[in-house]
Amino acid sequence: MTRTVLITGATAGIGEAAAERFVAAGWHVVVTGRRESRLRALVERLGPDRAHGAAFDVRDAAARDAALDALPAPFAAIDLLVNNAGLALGTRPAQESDLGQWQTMVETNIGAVIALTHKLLPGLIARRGGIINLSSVAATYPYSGGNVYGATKAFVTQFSLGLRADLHGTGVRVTSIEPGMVETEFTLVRTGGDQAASDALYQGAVPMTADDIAATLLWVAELPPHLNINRLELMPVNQSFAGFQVARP
Ligand code: NDP
Ligand code: 8X3
Repeated sequence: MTRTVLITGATAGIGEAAAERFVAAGWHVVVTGRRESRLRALVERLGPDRAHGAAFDVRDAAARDAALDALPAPFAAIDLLVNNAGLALGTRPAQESDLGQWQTMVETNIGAVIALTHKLLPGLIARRGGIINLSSVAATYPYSGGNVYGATKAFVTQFSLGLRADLHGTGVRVTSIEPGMVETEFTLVRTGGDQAASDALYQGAVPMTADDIAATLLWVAELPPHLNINRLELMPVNQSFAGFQVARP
């Protein structure tokens, strides 16, 4: 039987690539995001018989619930939730950061993830489905300017592990995917639209691609049902770790 995946944040980057991968593998996909025209184009490309677009801001509880409650057959029975929509805002140290940006990251990367998970859990349990959450290497390795973004992703990782514990015996699988540098619109969003800064970050680094992560998501989703990947950390070969810093004032 055809399975259905709901992918949040599919108007760009990892979510869009994942929608393409899942449809190519025979899944039905529900794609979400705020940019309606991009969703329309994506559904057109994937085929309206395979893909359904639902445009809403994941932070808006009323819009979110209305969109999910209105999903038409055959898209209404979700087997897999991919909590992918998310963002980083700002690269400055905490003492120079904007509180509004911090709150946006918390509402998007944490608030929406827990709300969507809570809403879809009964159906996921009934169908012995799965949840894949997009965390980050920033959940594990702190870096200057990563402050609240890294903390939101640490929440995502720990929430994923906690869900695993709670869902013990239900057959529902939960995975935290923790990528390093992936070339998407992520840095453009983080820098407030600075294309030059985004290009400079990825230039010559051979970063991972959105499709690299999409292929990983599909692989995790299609593993035999007795197997659960708890956490999976990925980096480009050209990215690794830096040492501790020491101040000598
Ligand atoms: P992109 O900026 O390319 O895509 C982000 C997606 O999230 C877009 O489709 C955007 O849609 C959606 N989104 C953001 N805010 C909202 C909102 N309030 N409501 C609805 N949708 C929203 O970034 P990536 O593809 O790189 O990021 C996807 C996930 O992967 C994120 O959770 C990110 O933290 C994580 N990640 C990314 C890494 C990277 O290096 N790129 C590394 C590790 C993790 P729209 O704007 O249309 O609403
Ligand atoms: C995105 C990866 O290293 O920019 O989560 O925080 S990083």
